[in-house]
Amino acid sequence: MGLLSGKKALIVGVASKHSIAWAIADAFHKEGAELAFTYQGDKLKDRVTDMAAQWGSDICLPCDVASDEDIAAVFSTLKERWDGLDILIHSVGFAPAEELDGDYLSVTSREGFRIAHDISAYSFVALAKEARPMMQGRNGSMLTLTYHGSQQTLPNYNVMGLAKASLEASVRYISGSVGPEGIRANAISAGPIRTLAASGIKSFRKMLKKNADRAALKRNITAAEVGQTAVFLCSDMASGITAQTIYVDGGFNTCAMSAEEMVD
Ligand code: NAD
Ligand code: 0WE
Repeated sequence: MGLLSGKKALIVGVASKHSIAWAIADAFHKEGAELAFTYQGDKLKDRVTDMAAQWGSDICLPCDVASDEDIAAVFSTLKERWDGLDILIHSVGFAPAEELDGDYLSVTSREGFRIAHDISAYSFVALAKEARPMMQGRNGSMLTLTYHGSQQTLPNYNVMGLAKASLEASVRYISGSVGPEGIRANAISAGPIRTLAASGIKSFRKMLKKNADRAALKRNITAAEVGQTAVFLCSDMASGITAQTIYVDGGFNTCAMSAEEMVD
């Protein structure tokens, strides 16, 4: 028996084999969960459909999280296929590229701010609203992905830091909404991982090195490690945990300066 045997999970945010959502799906599959997927845009359709099939899933639906109609259509189809839902994974973040390159006050625009918050923070609320009725009476679990740029500044993360701060606060408020129904909501704050979302970022290599040096574990974390934590948080093992941001960052966030950084 796997830790997630008999549980049905909707996974939003698979774009490639490097996606954190891919690693979560893979870990969930190993623990016996039944999976359904959404993908953003026609370009990803075949790729995500093939990956879903490899995990034994034939539920793979288009969804741009900026569209309430897309989100409604996903859940209307899901209701036809499944009698309920146990797990919602939200692994989506986006800001226009110009927002993530340069001095915060210089590059942040009203429209960039709006898009970052809509796609990266509001979309979790929109999905949670629709997931809620399907999670009644089955101790559901909602999980999103965040980053420490919500708590401390670093170059170029800019408006994404604000969107992640909003997302983390939203996890607490969503927990309050659905807690009386036995449903939990949490976030995983992951250390930097090389994914599509990280590929366009200037000096990401340098950041990975600095991160490993400051982290207590003296290395970066893997997407598979995020997947394992997601299994725990969405399993009945974590039945007492809600409204939390759990760090999977090798201890980076608690260290102001490491011995390695003191060398010249
Ligand atoms: P990724 O590029 O593989 O995943 C991002 C996903 O967001 C993609 O699947 C993309 O299709 C989806 N997306 C973007 N805009 C969308 C829209 N309008 N509608 C539907 N889907 C949309 O990168 P990732 O690193 O796996 O990112 C997943 C999550 O993890 C994000 O929330 C990111 O902020 C977070 N995160 C990433 C890191 C990192 O270093 N990679 C660290 C901490 C947190
Ligand atoms: O949340 C993220 C990445 C989010 C992201 C990435 C992109 C690149 C392509 C959001 N929007 C876009 N828009 C694009 O056009 N991470 C946690 C990874 C990340 O991004 C950074 C980081 C880290 C870490 C940006 C600057 C500094 C550090």
